[in-house]
Amino acid sequence: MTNCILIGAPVDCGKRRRGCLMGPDAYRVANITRALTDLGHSVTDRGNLTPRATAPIDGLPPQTHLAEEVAGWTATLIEAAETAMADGLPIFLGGDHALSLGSVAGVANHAAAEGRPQFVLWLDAHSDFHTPQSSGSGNLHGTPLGYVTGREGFAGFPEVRNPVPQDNICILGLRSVDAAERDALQGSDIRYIDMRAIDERGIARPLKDFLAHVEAQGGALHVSLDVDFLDPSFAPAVGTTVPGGATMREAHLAMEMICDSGLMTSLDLVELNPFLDERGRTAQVMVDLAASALGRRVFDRPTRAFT
Ligand code: 6HN
Ligand code: MN
Ligand code: MN
Ligand code: MN
Repeated sequence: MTNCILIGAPVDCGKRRRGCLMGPDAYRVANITRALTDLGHSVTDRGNLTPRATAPIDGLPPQTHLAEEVAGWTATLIEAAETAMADGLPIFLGGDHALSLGSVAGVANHAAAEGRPQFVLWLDAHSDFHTPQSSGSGNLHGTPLGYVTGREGFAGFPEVRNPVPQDNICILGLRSVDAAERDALQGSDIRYIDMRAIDERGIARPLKDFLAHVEAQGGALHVSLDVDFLDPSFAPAVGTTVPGGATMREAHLAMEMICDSGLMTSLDLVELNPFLDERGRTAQVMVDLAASALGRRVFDRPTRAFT
């Protein structure tokens, strides 16, 4: 069984619409601890982090929103991720997706120290591969994959000591990609699976291929689950809803496959904005998906029809 370490990261500076700061407590109210202990895991809640103070950052485009606060969070989260990785499986309770600049950079440092390659599964409607310069919105929750892969333009942010190789990243669920990101992605080695590919091939096949690749490389796997990966019809509590998202069945299957692989070493639950939720239903869905990624099952062996 796993030692799950809950790390509250009420990051709310990655975009203009506020509310994600309430995310960590919404997961607690939705009883994430109980969901995991019921599966036999031990759970330690380390409470909520606060961002480190950071010197003013000059030279960023004028539309860049709250860069110093994001950089401060990144420094705090890198350290928290490194520490937690030594003790168990960290679950970062966001907070908007800017938290992943730090969570991913931190877990990658841990993997490098162990001599293991770091892999990232990015479940999101968006690719979040901007740099501050390419971002049209100036919202830094659109930049974590740019940062952790070592793209230029993050001067003033903590140094990325162990950039994640592009080929070690798989983005699943894409359906809203800006022109600058599309060009950068198409010229990269990142594996990107959009909703059309999922509709045509199903979600299981591309995910299985990626998990097999991670296993063959002996990698550590960070899973970053953005609420907007899911269809807004059942996960409305996010500021960047995009219609046509993953169904509950697709999302559950993905989580069950991740669990079966035994590869996941860290997890982000990001972009939940409880202010936009309907009676907590999105928080509950995210907790249920986390439980599936950590072993919740209907049956513990295949049903008879398949044996
Ligand atoms: N997210 N591409 C848009 C932007 O403003 O850069 C949306 C970013 C969404 C961020 O999914 O975490
Ligand atoms: Mn380790
Ligand atoms: Mn995102
Ligand atoms: Mn998104």
